[in-house]
Amino acid sequence: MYFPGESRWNLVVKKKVCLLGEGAVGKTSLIRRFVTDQFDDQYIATIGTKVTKKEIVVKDKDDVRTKVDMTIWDIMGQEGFRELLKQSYFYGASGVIAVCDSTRMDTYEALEGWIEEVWGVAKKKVPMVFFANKTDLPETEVTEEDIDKIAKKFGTVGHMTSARTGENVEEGFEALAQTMLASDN
Ligand code: G3D
Ligand code: MG
Repeated sequence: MYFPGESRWNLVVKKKVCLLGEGAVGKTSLIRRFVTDQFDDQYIATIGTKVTKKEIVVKDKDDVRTKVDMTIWDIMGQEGFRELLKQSYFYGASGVIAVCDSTRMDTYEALEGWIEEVWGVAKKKVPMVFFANKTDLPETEVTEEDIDKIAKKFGTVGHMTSARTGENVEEGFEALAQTMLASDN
């Protein structure tokens, strides 16, 4: 679908985005922080996820704007998730945000296992970005160097975020949008 822009025709794309990571790292809080303009908010109780929509506009290097219509999936309960729900949750995902808690190293170490789960369901390497969340807290176990290291390993970028203060949250989601668009080419 196309819509008229100021100087160019721009593209609209629809993307399913999944947040993953251990319990209490801040997935739900990050979505709440990012989606201020929440217009279609529904619970899908049967599959244990919450789906929220958000549109953002990103510019490429030639200043061509693309509207990215994101459907953001949140895991509502962690218990039993891997076994029972991953098929429906990750099916058709266009992008993933892999989240750990910067105050808990074990949540960082769990990220690769989560990514293997996604790739197993999607049967391909889904575009992703990494967040180390809760940077507003003083106790730091996961550093910027750590998050950059795992991001580099998977050919992408990492961000230090705080759902509490909003630091880097929008930038992080935009980075995912850019990564998803780049992978379409
Ligand atoms: P989850 O969806 O990954 O399970 P939540 O995680 O978003 O439910 O967050 C778990 C707890 O961490 C919540 O605290 C939430 O307020 C807190 N939290 C999330 N993000 C941040 C952050 O950036 N900074 C700080 N300081 N806390 C954060 P409660 O106490 O409500 O359980
Ligand atoms: Mg949650």
